[in-house]
Amino acid sequence: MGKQRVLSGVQPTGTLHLGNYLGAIRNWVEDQNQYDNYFFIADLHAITVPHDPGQLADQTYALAALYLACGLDLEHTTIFVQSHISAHAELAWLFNCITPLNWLERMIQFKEKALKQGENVSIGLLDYPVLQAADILLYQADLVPVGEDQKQHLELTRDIAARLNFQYGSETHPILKLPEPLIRKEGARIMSLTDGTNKMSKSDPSEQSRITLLDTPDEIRNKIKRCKTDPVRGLSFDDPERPECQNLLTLYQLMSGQSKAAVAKECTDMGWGQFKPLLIEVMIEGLRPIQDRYTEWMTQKQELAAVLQKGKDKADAIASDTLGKVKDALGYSHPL
Ligand code: ATP
Ligand code: LTN
Repeated sequence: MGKQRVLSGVQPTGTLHLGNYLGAIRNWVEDQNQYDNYFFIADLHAITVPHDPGQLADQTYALAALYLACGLDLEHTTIFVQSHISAHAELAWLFNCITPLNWLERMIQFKEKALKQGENVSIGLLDYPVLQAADILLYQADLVPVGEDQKQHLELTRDIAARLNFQYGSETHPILKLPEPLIRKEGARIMSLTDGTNKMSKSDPSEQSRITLLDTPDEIRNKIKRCKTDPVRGLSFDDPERPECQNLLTLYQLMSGQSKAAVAKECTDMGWGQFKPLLIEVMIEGLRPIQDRYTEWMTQKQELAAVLQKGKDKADAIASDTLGKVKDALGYSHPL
């Protein structure tokens, strides 16, 4: 039996933060040699909220460099840009015509982002999860590693696949494979540094709320020194009244690569004054190799472009094949 296929993506909407890394990309890198991996840059999704055309291409390249810097290995992994493969937009249209509107209106991310946009809510923002379903189903992916906030979008993806299979396929020959989400318990929801009840996010207007993968040691020191804590003595993972404490201990655990039990024991009697320097240290040291590799890739734009071209060719062949199957099932004629 061949390897299972893994697929995921991130939008080029700003520098990755520790939530993106610990919730998603770290899990892409781990065990990548056991799978046939496809990771892409979701630049079509990036324009569902107002964007700056002058920055989109640069941010796309920077994200590709960051993927590689985080440890994606081209021997096992194909990296590509969503907009380079027209099948994504085309399949999304076909899915639009079989997806009930009320499935989209209940999406939590849509409701939250629409609220932030005020009057300026595009159809694209509502349709975002349909495009995401096309991204995944085009590649007949088995597993989709993401953070917890994407769970609902993956359920919708499965619903769309099941509906298409039911309406246009046969039980013995389903057209699309139903993917499984891969959401690790630890790190699936890293919280903001300024409010432990809100997720860390690229679109939070406060820089102080997140550590990005490219923050300098001084920026990390300042953000951790000023981050929200509480006046309770001793540190614990398990007190639901202390979300900031849980979050900072989780960050320390994951960045230092220790077990939860070891961290709980080490930190049980600590105060913030003793803990914060340790956290700062593991963050600076953990991010240093990523930053060094990123800087190197950013000086090799030609190589980076070649990686994305190769990725496009490989991904396009699979995507076109699936799109063809869906169009056949829907009854489209073939050009002569
Ligand atoms: P935006 O604020 O622009 O929506 P974001 O910070 O939520 O961006 P995405 O590009 O939407 O980032 O997410 C990329 C990946 O990172 C997804 O798999 C998502 O589930 C994961 N992710 C995002 N934020 C977190 C977080 N705080 N904790 C864990 N995983 C996260
Ligand atoms: N919506 C995702 C990004 C994304 C994605 C995908 C993730 C777009 N298409 C396909 C997994 C599979 C997000 O992280 N905000």
